[in-house]
Order: sequence, then C-alpha cells, then structure tokens
Amino acid sequence: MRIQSAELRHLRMRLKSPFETSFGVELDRECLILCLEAQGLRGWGECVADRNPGYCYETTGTAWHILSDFMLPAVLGGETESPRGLRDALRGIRGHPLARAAIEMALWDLQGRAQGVPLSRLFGGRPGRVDVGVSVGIQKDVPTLIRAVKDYWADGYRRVKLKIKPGRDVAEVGAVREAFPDLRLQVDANSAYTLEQAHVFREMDLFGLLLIEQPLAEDDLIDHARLQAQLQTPLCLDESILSARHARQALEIDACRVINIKPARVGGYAEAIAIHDLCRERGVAVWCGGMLETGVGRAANLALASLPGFTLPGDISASDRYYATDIARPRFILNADSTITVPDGPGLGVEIDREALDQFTLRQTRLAAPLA
Ligand code: OSB
Ligand code: MG
Repeated sequence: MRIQSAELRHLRMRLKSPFETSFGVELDRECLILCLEAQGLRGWGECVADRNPGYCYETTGTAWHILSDFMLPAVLGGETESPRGLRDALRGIRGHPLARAAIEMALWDLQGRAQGVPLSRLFGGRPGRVDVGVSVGIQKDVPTLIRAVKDYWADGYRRVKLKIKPGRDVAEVGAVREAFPDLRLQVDANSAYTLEQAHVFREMDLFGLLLIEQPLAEDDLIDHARLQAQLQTPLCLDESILSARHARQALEIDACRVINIKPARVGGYAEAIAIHDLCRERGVAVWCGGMLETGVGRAANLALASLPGFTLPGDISASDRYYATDIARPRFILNADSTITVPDGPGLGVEIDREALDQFTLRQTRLAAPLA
C-alpha cells in the first residue's frame, strides 16, 4: 500500500477531572492525531505522548519532531506492505516507540478498512465485550478518595486501580479496602519507590490486591525480582517492559508475574501481540493499559484486549470517564457487567468528528509523498 499523504495534528483536550500520579498532575491531555491516506482511504492513529515527559521521555514535542522530520518521510511514498512491515521502513530510526506506534495504528486502520475487517479480527481476537476497570488518580485526602471510588462503583466499575506515591499509600489503600471489601483492587506507583521501601509493599500484601504495578525504577528488573520474592501479591510491570524481549527476561528472573501491555510503550500493536503470545504460552496474565486515550486509541486498545490472554480487566474506561467531548464516534459506554463492547466496524470501527477535531487542534501540518 502506497501512502500518499499524512496529516498530523497536535491536540489539547480538557480532562473531566485532574489526573494526579506520582509524577505530576494533568488537567489537560495532549496528544497527536495522525491521518494517513492511501488508495482513497484514511487511516487514523493516535500518539499518546503527553505534553510533559513524566511517564516516559517522549512528549508531544519530541513526537512531532520525530514523526514529521524522520518517520513520516520514511513511510510516505514507499511501499509499506502492512503494519508489520513498518519495522523495516523505520530501520535506522532508533527509539521513540510512542511516535512509531501512531503510524502503526494508522496502518492497521487502513488495512482493516481496505479489507472491511475490524482490528479485533486482524489482531486475532474475537468480537464481544472485554472486562474493564478505572484508574483513579491521587486525591486530596482519604474521604475524597473514598467518594471518588464510590462514584465509579455506582457507575458500574468493578475493578479499580489506585495511583500511589510515598506517603500516600498504605493508609489510602487500606481505607478503600475497608470500605469496599469485594472490589477488585490494584495499585500503580509509576516507579516512585526504591527497594529500601519494600516494607510499604509488605504492608499492602495484606489487602488482597490483584497486583502492584511498577513500584520501582523502570530500568531496574533486578530489584523488582528481589521485591517480588518478599510478596504474595503479583508484581506487574508497565514502564519496564519496552519489548517482548524485556517481557521474557522479566519473567525469567521473576521480576513480575503479570504484565501491563500498552501498545504505544512497546512501539505498536504487533509487538503488543508478541508479548501477549509469549505470556499466554507461559500462563502469565496480561491486561491492556491506558494512556487517557481519545476514542481513536481507545478503539484500538479494545480490539487488542479482545485477544484471549487478556484475562485481567484493562485500563480502558468509558469515554465519559475522561472527556466531555471526544473526537471519535460513537462514544464508548460501560456495560452493566463492567465491560465495554469491542468495535465491530472496519478498521478502528469509529468515525472522526471533524468539528471536535478542529476544536481541539493546536497546530497541524500536512506531508505529501514525493511525486512518483
Ligand atoms: O501508568 O498506567 C499508567 C495514564 C497516563 C500515564 C500512565 C498511566 C496512566 C493511567 C491511566 O493509569 C489509564 C487510563 O487510560 O485510564
Ligand atoms: Mg502504569
């Protein structure tokens, strides 16, 4: 498939409520939206890099640079056979998985639309519903946190993830556990601790958590293995896993027992599927992480989560958990059984709301293939 042109936009969208993690507070979510055109079709991709390099080193600024100056020129006009062929087209460009994943998503969408097939089918999943939960940011105080969880419970979420950081951990999680004894509960530290603070996690071991996500540094598999050895609760890695090779090595040394698969973090859906396959072979549970995606990235994540190894609920909440207005239609709604229905239209299975897209666009650029 010859890619004729690319349109890249930088968006800013107001979050319905501020999202606080161990690395900072977000009031607005920024992202890039990419549209690739080929054979009269449009494929959409989302780059989930944020304005600030808090979660990872990429930002909307670095992704704009890498995409418009290097990655898109390498793809435009060339014969990119399939999303899986992107790796070859980008040989020679190191790193920047979030930028890479945006192009890959648009190629999957193009392929799905060209073949009239939903992404879930292209990925090897099945149509239907997937289990989801909600990720709750750090709140002002414990009563506010309890109220937030109560509201999400009332909305129908049956799995909750609490963000924690040093000093805002055992008391918070203990209070939520006491108020909601049956809730499927997990925590995410976004690498805010060191092994010297292992006692925090030994205390949390008593709360019956589904998992503890990324307690230690992203480049520290060894100390994660040391921590896992002290705990009953499975450790789950997010930031540490950038490829299927990392996943294999982490599992081999028992640095984690669950993996959060975020397609963007590993450079796209092909690598995400490879991690899923590896974990499934080994009987290791995986779930689909989130990056506060718009309806574009959310549609693709739902398709991924429809693969059989995704046995834990994903961080894929309903559209109205994040945004009053989204850029894709239809909006995703939570079913009564704490699931969301996987889109079944061709490609991503969502349509772009041009008006909303324009409303949130800070800047845009268009790149065309060199004349053949
Ligand atoms: O660590 O999982 C994370 C959001 C932004 C950056 C990192 C993370 C998150 C979330 C939100 O936890 C998950 C969601 O999209 O609902
Ligand atoms: Mg995480």
